[in-house]
Amino acid sequence: MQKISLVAGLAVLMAACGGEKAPEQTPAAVPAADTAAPAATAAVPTGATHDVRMEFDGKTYHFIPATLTIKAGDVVNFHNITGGPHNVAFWADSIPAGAAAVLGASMPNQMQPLSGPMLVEQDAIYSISFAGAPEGEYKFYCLPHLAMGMKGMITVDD
Ligand SMILES: [Cu+2]
Repeated sequence: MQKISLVAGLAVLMAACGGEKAPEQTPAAVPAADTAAPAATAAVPTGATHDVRMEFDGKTYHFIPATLTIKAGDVVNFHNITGGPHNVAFWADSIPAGAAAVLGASMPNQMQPLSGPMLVEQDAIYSISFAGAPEGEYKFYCLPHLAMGMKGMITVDD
């Protein structure tokens, strides 16, 4: 009698094991997690693209718009329309804590830290990704035209 109950108990155990194998045989969730991981870690732009025109109106130099609010993950295209060369430079003391490292990685061809290259050709575009950028105000200027008031501000607001 005891043996029978043992066997019966084993059978129940084995049935339980067999039952547990069913979920293990659906490994589809594993590759899905694998493919999602690199996308989540890469600081790629995920949001909207904004166009900021860099213009000379015959008298003064402007970023248009001079102020804009974006989300982290957006991209801002600085667009040389007229009056170049222009560039985009951020004041290191006028951006949020942690932003310098993000911009340092997302601004190609910097002349100096946080200062982008000169856009000489008309319609040249300099793109800055704000993927991973902390919330806050980012004040920037155009180096050749700072004395003439060519400056602006981006607010990252999630
Ligand atoms: Cu300029």
